Amino acid sequence: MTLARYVEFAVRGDQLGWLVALEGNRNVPFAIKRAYYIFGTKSGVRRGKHAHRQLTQMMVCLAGQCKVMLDDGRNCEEVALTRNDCGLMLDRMIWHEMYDFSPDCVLLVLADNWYDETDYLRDYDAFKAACA
Ligand code: T46
Repeated sequence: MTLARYVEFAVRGDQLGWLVALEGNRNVPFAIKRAYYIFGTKSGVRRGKHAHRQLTQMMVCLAGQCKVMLDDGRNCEEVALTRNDCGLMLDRMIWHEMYDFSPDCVLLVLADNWYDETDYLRDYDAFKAACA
């Protein structure tokens, strides 16, 4: 079973340029309550390094590229995010780490809830125990 689930977006546009629309409960398979974006990540930095107890998210690499490691407590998978017309689902209870950011990388993240630090599992052993 693959951990990486993608959603492909329709690209609209014409000779003027391109546009992708993201709509909650339509091409994004949850109601979007929060959006944030990650940019300016320094070379060699590893971000994430946590799982969420309840939060469901989707990542879209708007510019540049980065890698994401997904871990469900049993299997790990590394994926490269290089496309702005495709979203990577980030389900609850998936340990994730983002790294190898290109200097121009802009990573958009859509979430089904507001920011809540208590939803984060930041200790890997505690995450593994919660998965068992
Ligand atoms: C995740 C991955 C993909 C806020 O104040 N509001 C927010 O909505 C978020 C997401 C973060 N913050 C604050 C908390 C920290 O002081 O922004 C700072 C940087 O956040 P953090 O170190 O958690 O960033 P990442 O890149 O490690 O993780 C983020 C999200 O926090 C996380 O939910 O799944 O991106």
